[in-house]
Amino acid sequence: MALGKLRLEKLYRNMVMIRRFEEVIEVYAANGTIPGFVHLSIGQEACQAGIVDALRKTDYKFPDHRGHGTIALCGTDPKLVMAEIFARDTGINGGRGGSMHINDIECRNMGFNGIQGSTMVTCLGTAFASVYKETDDVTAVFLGDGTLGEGTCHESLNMAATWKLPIIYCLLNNQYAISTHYTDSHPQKELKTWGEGYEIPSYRVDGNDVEAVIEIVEIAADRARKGEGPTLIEFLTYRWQGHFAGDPAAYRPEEEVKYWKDRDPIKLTRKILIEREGMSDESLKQIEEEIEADVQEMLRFSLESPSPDIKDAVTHTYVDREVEIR
Ligand SMILES: Cc1ncc(C[n+]2csc(CCOP(=O)(O)OP(=O)(O)O)c2C)c(N)n1
Ligand SMILES: [Mg+2]
Repeated sequence: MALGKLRLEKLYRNMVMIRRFEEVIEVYAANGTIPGFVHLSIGQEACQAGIVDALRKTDYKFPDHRGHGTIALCGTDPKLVMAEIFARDTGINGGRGGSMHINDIECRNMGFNGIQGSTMVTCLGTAFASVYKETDDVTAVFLGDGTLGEGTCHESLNMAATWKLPIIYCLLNNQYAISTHYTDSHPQKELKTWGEGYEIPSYRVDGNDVEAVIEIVEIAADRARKGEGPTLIEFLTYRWQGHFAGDPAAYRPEEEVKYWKDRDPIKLTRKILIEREGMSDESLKQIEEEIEADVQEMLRFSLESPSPDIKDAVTHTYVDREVEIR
């Protein structure tokens, strides 16, 4: 589906922003400023930007552990997302969540918890609530090719199909679960067949083509809003980095990495904007410079923000209960 110039330009901006965002995170994870594990999604920007853009702010989003980009586009000020990853007091969750546990209920980012497959179950709750309350809010849950092997995925697909819940299963097949290629852990060539087993309309699309991503998510969202039930979409894509920031990823053939880097979703979109939409190289460079300035500002804010006070370490741990730290 050919999107108009304005929408494609917006998507380009969003993709470049999350790419630069992640590149900055990579540097500060490597030098030890960012604590804990960090999973980057460089190479998967068309999925993240496209899926979020095809949804409404009021739709429920369950990002995965590789979700910085998705989260930064859900409506939360991206500088609060970056500060959270830096574990700063100014972060959207007060620096307590860090890279993998960022939520913002106002934007209906329902967060992640580090347990692969868990959100496949919890997403049934928001989807059921939409049906129960007779709203047309959709629930989008992100999962990877490896996570699909969790038993919870069967339970979720079964219940969503039976109850016709308004869920979009966004299966980001970036081809590896840590170091295991998906063909070594699943018998199917196409993982979308998991949905078909439960009679859920299921598709495989090019996850590096942002227009293809938008088209299929809009179809799925429309079905869900009309009460026609869940859809499973397998987005075929690739993560350029290793599993976590710092993983040398020696398990991947060089030609394979090169093939996918040549299919960079940002370069592909840039090409369309120039060749089909008539944008000039200079105007795109200007956009890139503006984004660079924005990301540098997010970085300055994060670095200059204080760490949370140790005295507040247990705040928010128990509901309505004061806990004194000694
Ligand atoms: C229940 C559970 N098992 C194992 C892990 C460890 N783990 C974290 S990410 C991951 C691989 C996930 O692969 P995939 O779903 O393909 O997502 P990707 O990392 O490729 O984005 C594993 C095994 C975990 N966090 N939770
Ligand atoms: Mg994977």
